Amino acid sequence: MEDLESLKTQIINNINSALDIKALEEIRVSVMGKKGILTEQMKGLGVLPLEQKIETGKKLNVLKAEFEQALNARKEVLETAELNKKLATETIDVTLPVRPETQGRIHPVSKIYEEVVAIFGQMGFEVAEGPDIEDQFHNFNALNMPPNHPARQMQDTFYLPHSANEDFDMDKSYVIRTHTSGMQIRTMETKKPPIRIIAPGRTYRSDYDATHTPMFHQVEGLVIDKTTTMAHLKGCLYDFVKAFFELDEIPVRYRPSYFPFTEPSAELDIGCLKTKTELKVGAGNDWLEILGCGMVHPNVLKAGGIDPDEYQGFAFGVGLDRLAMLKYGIPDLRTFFESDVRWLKNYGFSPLDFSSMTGGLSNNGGQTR
Ligand code: 2U9
Repeated sequence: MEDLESLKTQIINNINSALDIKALEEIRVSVMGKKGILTEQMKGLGVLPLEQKIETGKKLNVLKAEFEQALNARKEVLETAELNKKLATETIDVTLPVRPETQGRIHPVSKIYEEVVAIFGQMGFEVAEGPDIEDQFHNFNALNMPPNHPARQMQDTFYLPHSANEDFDMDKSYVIRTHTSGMQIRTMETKKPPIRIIAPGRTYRSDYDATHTPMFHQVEGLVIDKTTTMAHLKGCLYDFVKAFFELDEIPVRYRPSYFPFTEPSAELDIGCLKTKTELKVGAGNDWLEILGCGMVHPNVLKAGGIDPDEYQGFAFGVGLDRLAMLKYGIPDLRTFFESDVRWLKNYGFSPLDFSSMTGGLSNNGGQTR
């Protein structure tokens, strides 16, 4: 056995004079590593007589604890010194623009989402966001779609499993929402009219082809007051399509349609020119379907706790993905969700061009797209 006291002094000196973390680590390995001085001493204990083994073993354990303490203390000193050095030399100018500017893109759906919110926001609509998982009362029953209504089958719903232990209650069992309409019902349940909201968000239906994906995006709108009429619906949606396509005038027509939650119901088409390679909105004699709308069905008002003899309202629904395809000429919806950065580089938008009614919606004139 070497003289433990002189070993201790020498090693503690080495530790306290280590100049950086790397040197400190080398010392640690040379003392306590597999072949370190202290480890070797401990291995040597085996050949000693019992009493000496116990006594030296105790000393070595005390020594080990002292080394560990010295190593940790020195480590803290060196780390603080390193951090202080970094803080003194590295500075970040937070006023500089993002670099490189051209990297990172806003997805076309996010861009359309912002645009639609900006348009309706300026008209005074509030945004109502809510859960993707919805109970069947808010997704179906309250929207005038009782159990076994054919529209339930038409929506290709994703139903969530319910617990076998519970008594089955259809209204309280869950689906992943097939539309954002549940949010309008929740708003009617909690707020008194006048109501003027849009409900944007993700929606889900089991469908997959070039124009349908299992997850897609919608914005629905709801206006309720004592004197709201179809004339308000027409004016509001006409203003919307003009603002959205950034044109002063667009031919529009309302085609009669059917939705369980509105009566009467209609679809809004806009005039356009369609060729194989081009879609020109506002010119030509073709029609393009843009959105669905109608006057809120009295049963739906009742389900939301609003008296249909006192109040009436209009509603609409528009698919954001379809709008993005039309406005930005993207041919296949499935590519929206493939997370291909080359696609995003081509169809995405600069994060710095945010949409506003005063600053320009799509900012396409000369901006990075
Ligand atoms: C309440 C009352 C009425 C919402 C409406 C539509 C018409 C519609 C489609 C557009 C394209 C869905 O994404 S899409 O496939 N939607 O045509 N939606 S009226 O009506 C409501 C909603 C909530 C309380």
